[in-house]
Amino acid sequence: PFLRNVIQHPVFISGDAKTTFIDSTPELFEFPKTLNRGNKTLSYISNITVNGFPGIPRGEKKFYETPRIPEKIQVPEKTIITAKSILDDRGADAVSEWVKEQERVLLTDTTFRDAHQSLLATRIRTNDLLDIASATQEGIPQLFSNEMWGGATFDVAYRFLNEDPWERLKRLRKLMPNTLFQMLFRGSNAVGYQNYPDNGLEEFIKVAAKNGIDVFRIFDSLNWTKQMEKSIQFVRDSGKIAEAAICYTGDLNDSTQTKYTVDYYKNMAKELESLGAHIIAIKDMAGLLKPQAAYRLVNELKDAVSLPIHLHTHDTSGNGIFTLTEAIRAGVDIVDVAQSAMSGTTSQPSMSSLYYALEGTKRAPDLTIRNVQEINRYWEDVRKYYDIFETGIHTTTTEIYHHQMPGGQYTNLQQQAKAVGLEDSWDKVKDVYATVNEMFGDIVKVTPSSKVVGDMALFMVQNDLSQDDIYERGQGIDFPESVVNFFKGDLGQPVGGFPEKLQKIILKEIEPSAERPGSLREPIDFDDLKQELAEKISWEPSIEDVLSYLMYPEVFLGYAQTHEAYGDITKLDTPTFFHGMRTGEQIEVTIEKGKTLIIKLNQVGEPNSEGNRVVYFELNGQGREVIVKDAS
Ligand code: 3PY
Ligand code: ZN
Repeated sequence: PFLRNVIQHPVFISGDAKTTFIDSTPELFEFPKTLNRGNKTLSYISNITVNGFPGIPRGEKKFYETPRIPEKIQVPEKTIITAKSILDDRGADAVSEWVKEQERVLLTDTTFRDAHQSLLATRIRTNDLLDIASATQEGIPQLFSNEMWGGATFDVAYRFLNEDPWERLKRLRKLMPNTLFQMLFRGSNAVGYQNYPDNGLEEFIKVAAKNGIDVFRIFDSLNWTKQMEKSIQFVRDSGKIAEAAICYTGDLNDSTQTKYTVDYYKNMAKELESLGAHIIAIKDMAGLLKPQAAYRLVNELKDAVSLPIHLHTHDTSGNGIFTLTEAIRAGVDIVDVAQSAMSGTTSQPSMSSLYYALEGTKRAPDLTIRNVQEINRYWEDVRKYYDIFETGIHTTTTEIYHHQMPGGQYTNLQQQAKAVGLEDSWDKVKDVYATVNEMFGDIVKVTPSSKVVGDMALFMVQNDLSQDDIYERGQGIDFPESVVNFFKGDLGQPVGGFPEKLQKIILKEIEPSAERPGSLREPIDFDDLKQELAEKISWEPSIEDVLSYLMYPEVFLGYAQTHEAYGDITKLDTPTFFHGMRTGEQIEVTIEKGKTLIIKLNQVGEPNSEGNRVVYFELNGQGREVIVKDAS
């Protein structure tokens, strides 16, 4: 009977399954409870082998080298005091003080989060992180932190990788107990795209802290500090480090700049300090911070506040190392870098490049560079597994200074444009993106505000609307929902307020609100929500499940169904996970310590009159047959 379940259903395979689909086709969701883990794994492999992975072009599975895991990590001779030990022994304020005392610049390694979010659409699987976790811990113990969670990782893990992001956090934590774990937290949007009630943020932060997050980089997509205040407090309450971020936009050194000036950033930093931040981050999400501006900004911020400054940038323009070294010259305390095989272009600048740029100077980072290079070989190999997701920018581009699109949005919007037939108008879309930003009053563009600008740009290109058309004929035009909601105040208030004329055109009869949206929301009743979820899945939901369901209801239910059908498929190697198996191939899957499945694919049969194929395996030496519906 399991052959006719949802996993073989074309709607599910196409990735378009929604909860309405679940409601209208309950019979597809009856999975036999008897399938053991071996059979569930075979069922997954059969389906991927026959039908392909949703969204990936079908093709013969390539041969990949096994990634090189470093064998000789040099353990540093001197005892290393880590920021993690200070947090655990003496608390978050002591970490702030300790950071400021360091002469050398400290590093955050973003390889486990932003680097792959910006290069590979966030597709790196937990399995590939776990394999290098211990070596990273031993080989680079001097890191300030390892950014490994938040941003898009949360959504993508469930939606595309069929894995539980909380499990990722827990498993990595076990292997890396001595490094601060850092996450990107979208302020009142948490790890989602909308506003959540305050008690939702509070619970999320509490549970994330309990599971191992030490540093919360909190930002607001419009730099509205009112929407950061609660999160900063909740992080403080949980005893962890509140790193409050200033999103950088525009060009500080542009003499025509009137909004995002040095004074603007200084005032924001002071405000965040007064709200209880332990560290101030400069979050340059699009890589717009030019070297001289970096020097000036850091210099001024160091004067304005007494907190450590942490710089995050993207290397899209190719100026990343120069920007970092100028910031370091001005006294920045911590900078974000990535393993070199996962660095550059839309990702962060390279850790080892920075090391050599500063070698011999007082502020050079403390690194055992040989270890860094050994670890980097692993990343050179693993990145090849994900070549299908390498759709982004392959070279540096200074166009970024014009359109200001965040690295993570670039490929996304490009895909969206393609989906609506605007593939050939991509240059136009980028230009209109810049125009929309001006029309909106020059706003901070980062998830989710960047999405609103992108939606409007696509809408204008698609409907061949110019800026003048909007002002002249806008009253008769229905704008995209995200744009209407933005002008209503749903994401909060932009710097300097909304442009009133455009706001009227877009909202028509709707009244905007300047209240903090989170303050208007009813608190979440977690018991009710748990009950609601319990009725939809086959296991007793944990608080982690409930929080995930809160942020991504449909995505979480989709994950739950897949998880039930296939069990834990996170242990499969990545090529098999995405491409299934070749005829004659044998793989090993260690499902738990001491329990390994040896799987050989012998043959894929021809489809019968109903379109079903028999897939012939050997599982630990015994013949097994799995029947799969061929959806082609
Ligand atoms: C995210 O919110 O995912 C980001 O990376 C923003 O820069
Ligand atoms: Zn970033």
